[in-house]
Amino acid sequence: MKKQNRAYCIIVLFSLLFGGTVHAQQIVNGMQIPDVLILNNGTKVTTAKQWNTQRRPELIEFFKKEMYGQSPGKPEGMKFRVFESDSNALAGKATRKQITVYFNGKEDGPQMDILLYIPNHIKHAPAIVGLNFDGNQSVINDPAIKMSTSWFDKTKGVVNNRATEATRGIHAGQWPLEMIIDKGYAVATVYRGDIDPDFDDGFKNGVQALYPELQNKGDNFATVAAWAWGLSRILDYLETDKAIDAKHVAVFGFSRLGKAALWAGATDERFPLVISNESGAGGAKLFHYTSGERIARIETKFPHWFCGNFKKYIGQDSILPFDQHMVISLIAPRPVYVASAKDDTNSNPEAEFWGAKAADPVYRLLGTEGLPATQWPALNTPSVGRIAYHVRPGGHNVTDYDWIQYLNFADKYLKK
Ligand code: GTR
Repeated sequence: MKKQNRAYCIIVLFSLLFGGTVHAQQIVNGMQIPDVLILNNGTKVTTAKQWNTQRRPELIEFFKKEMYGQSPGKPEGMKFRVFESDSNALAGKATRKQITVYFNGKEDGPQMDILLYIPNHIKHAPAIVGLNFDGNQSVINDPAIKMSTSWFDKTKGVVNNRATEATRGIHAGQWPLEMIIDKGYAVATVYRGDIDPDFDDGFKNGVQALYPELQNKGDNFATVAAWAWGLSRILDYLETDKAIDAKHVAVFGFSRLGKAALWAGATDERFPLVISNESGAGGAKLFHYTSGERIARIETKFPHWFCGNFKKYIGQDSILPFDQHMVISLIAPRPVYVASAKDDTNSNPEAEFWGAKAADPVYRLLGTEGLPATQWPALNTPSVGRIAYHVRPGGHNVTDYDWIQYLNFADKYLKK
């Protein structure tokens, strides 16, 4: 008997003996995980209406309370200022704009800088938004890009937690701007640290400082939720930019920023398409697969990512009453792409596949195709339905191969 199944049998036995609740189970790859289509009151969800009016809202509430924490809405008084624009960027192929978002409208308050490229050959361009790890200046080596002054983790080119000129273009390989522009998409990116610096600072820095009432409670506004909130604020700006087709904006994220992209897609239905690149634990990976990163590791290394209530699940990975297929399901019926890399064992690529696959019943209930593959696919063999998945060779990264699949997926679902 598999270890997880043994654990489940023990829970069932205890529950029967002591009268507790047994969460109805869904089977993926022979493993039992909580059923996304069973309401908290035990009723099976059999109609789209039940999903939309009962199950989806109760899952959103659950994940806000137990994992990501509560997020504020769109801030009143938020202001945008386009501080740079060049219609001759990328050898004339694109218009580059840089925009500061003042979250509370005050120039000395919390703020983020958007770096935006718009294809010159499209009138009203669909777009892809995503946060970056190491500053807007890291996605392309161009002195015209404002150097971020936010807090930085120790990494190449960072001195005293501030970025230096040496960080310019260090992640250009993960952001093939020309390829994306040639395909007819705008790209908007923001440094994660503008929204919330990625360290445990007691939520003193970052946007949380604007919302003290959301702290000091179990479901506090934590970092992954703040990044997701920031992604929605980028979309708020794009809605004001006439060059952008703001109804067709995909949200993308890699790794911890993929965790944020999934939560942004789950909670903000204005995003018609979601891309998770190696989002791992707290992203697309099923926690019930205990190899790879577990809750205990996340909570030790990154205690600020999720809300205080999430800590009670440390050590419970294989017996959780929820799992990440439920978060992916919240995106349904909007298209979602989950991608893995074979050597990215921390993310557990197979567990990311089954996370995506376990959302399939919701997509089908809503009358759309789910994920066609019935087994973990071979390398470089994308399986593409409304849910898409691929695993490529290599390690934790974003490669041209990944982007080619995402852009084809976007062509299929995002272009008019
Ligand atoms: C790791 C973390 C993962 C993943 C990764 C990343 O240290 O354990 O959950 O998010 O960082 O963001 O690159």
